[in-house]
Amino acid sequence: MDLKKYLSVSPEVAEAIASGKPVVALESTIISHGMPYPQNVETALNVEKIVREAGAIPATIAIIKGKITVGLTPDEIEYLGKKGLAVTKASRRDLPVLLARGEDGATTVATTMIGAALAGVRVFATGGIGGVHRGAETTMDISADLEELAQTPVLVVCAGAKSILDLGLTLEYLETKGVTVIGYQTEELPAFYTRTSGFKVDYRLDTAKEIADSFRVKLDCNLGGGMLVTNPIPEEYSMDPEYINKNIDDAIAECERLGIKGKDTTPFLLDKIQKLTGGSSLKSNIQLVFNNAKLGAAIACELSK
Ligand code: PSU
Ligand code: MN
Repeated sequence: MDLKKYLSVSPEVAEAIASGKPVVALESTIISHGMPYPQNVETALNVEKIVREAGAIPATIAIIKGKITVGLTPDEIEYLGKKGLAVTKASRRDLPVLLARGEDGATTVATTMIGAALAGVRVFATGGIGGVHRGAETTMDISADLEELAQTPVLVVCAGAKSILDLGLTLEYLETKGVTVIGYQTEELPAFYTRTSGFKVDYRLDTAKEIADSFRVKLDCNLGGGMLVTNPIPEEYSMDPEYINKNIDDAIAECERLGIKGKDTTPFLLDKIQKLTGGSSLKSNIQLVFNNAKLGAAIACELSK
């Protein structure tokens, strides 16, 4: 397999991987499709800074001119952020055509995991993952992120899942696929904007070291697939559950009314929620990503010991 044809790793990230330094992968759909410009670019650059301050090397991943690029330059981040929804949102099924045509793409959790694994990066921090959508029993809308967690050996740190998803079904799916769901310092699955959801995680682990130890076993024993670490939003930025859930319900109703389907669903809902909450949810969203970057870096540091 000629990986070099499709993979481009920045010199800094390549050096870090080769010498066993901690590296944290970061996704790009959150930049192009998850937040408005210019907050998206500002956030992406700040996340990289937070990873560095915590002692790891950031590797933001996207598809640039037909190459899975691991370690974007600030100019590339600016380009993706400015282009926004006009960039192709690239999940696993989009890779063959985008790479063959030499096009650009923003990587979802699924494709960021693929890029990280190809380059040898083991830890990835983001905001929220895709999952089983509400109503999936008839729409069959289940994010490819879940299948990726089932097969690709990357640890993903997120703030749980938004209740645009069916959290119970998402957990069932992950269980079926053998994906361990860890709660960082919590027994309860966090729901992105809120610290609680009413659902339990599989295991509560209280330190980055314990998380790294468990993930190392997964790698050593070739158990296959990733691990999901859920990290509750810091208390001071968490939102009132009633308020945010009402807005999520309204966003979903609007999505159904407009007949939005498939890969457009998640970006539509994210944008709608941000508009309905007058930007207050964006503020929380940014803070929880920072919080996950910090934890991701701490886990990467432990894993590289
Ligand atoms: N959830 C969020 N923010 C995001 C996403 C999901 O709270 O930015 C993005 C991620 O890139 C995720 C993708 O991988 O949406 C999932 O899209 P889909 O449901 O179409 O698989
Ligand atoms: Mn979908």
